Amino acid sequence: MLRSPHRRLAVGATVIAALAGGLAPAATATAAPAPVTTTTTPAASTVPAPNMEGVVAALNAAMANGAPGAMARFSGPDGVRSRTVGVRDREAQAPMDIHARFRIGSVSKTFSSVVLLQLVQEGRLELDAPVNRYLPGLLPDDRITVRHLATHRSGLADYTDAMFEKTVPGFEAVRNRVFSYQELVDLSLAEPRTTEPGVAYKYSNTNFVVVGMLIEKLTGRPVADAYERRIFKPLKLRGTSYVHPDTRVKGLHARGYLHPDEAGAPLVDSTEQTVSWAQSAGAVISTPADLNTFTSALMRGRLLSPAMLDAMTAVTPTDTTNTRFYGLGLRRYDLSCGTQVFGHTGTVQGFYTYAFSTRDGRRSLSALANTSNHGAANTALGGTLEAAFCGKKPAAAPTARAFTAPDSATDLPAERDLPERH
Ligand code: REY
Repeated sequence: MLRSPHRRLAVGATVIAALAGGLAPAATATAAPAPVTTTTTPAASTVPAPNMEGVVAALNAAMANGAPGAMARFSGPDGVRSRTVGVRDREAQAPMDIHARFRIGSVSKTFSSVVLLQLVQEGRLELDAPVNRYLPGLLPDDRITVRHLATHRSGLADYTDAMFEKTVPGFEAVRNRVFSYQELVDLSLAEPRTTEPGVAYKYSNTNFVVVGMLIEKLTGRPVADAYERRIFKPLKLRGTSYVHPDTRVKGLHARGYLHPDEAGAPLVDSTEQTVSWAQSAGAVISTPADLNTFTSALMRGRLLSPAMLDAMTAVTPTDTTNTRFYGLGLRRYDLSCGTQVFGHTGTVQGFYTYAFSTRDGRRSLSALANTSNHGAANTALGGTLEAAFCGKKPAAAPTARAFTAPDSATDLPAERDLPERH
């Protein structure tokens, strides 16, 4: 019998919690992966206050690692705190703006997953049914289920690895292209599959391309309509859109700057592109405020039934650190202070994004650096999570170029923190 990697966990607090909750029987090749960890919510009195100095230090570290600008917005019981550093437009030297729109990359997967799970909720789709039941003949293996897609356990190769093997030529070759979903699936199917269905987590954009196909098949409408009707409108996400294959980011926005593979080569302005290579796997545009509203509303149960939210947040590990997990189109990170946050990361040319919320939806953070293909900048940006949710102080206070961004009247927090002075 094939065994899932989640059976080889190191012993840790989460695993002990999982054992207390009881592990499901060993998975067969096609069985849905058993959730192996449980969620813990700290008592209100133990919740650390966000350390905005730490957030700024993380943003500056992203800049020190090649990002032209960066920003983060924290929403919590004590209000909203925003920080921006650097520029949103290098040519105009326009400062980063907390209200700027940007490409959120794979945070789009969480939006797609919400739509998918609403369809399950409505009885139009079964998570453990073969994808081929709904899209006859699409996949070469009837054992691949809808849940396998949403958990990245289908074994369908990620066509973007080959597409972007050479970063800038790869990008320029697709920046204005319009792909059909079928064409993207065909690119994946031309490659060997990576695992047997259900056996192992292997992140692949192909999974969420097929999720997009399922949404369009079952609703009879473009995915844009489903996002709009089911998420953007009800949550009043006015800075959020899905405009594929339009290449522009409308309104106030951050420009994206792609790092070429060759060290020292000039950054490539990658703002305008169709993102057709990603579509339902990564083509949503949003803002920090909207992302916080989205992750928080999701966790508060405003988008899904309790049963579907439980399904979405039932996670298995993505690596051996025992701190990183994946549910259904949703990541869970276990932070150093024990706080668990749910959300997604995104990488699309020129933009690194983090959008996470606590399980109770009371605290959320989104962060952007307007660069990509530069892992150190992404790692540095991830430091905003520890600062925001664990109150972590920066190791050393670097030269900060931050200022507190004004929030619009509707965003005004119950209690404003004082502007940073540098
Ligand atoms: C695609 C490559 C990354 C981006 C990707 N993004 O799969 C999805 C996600 C939507 O997870 C590009 N890297 C970069 C390269 C590497 O070209 N050779 O870093 O912008 O968000």
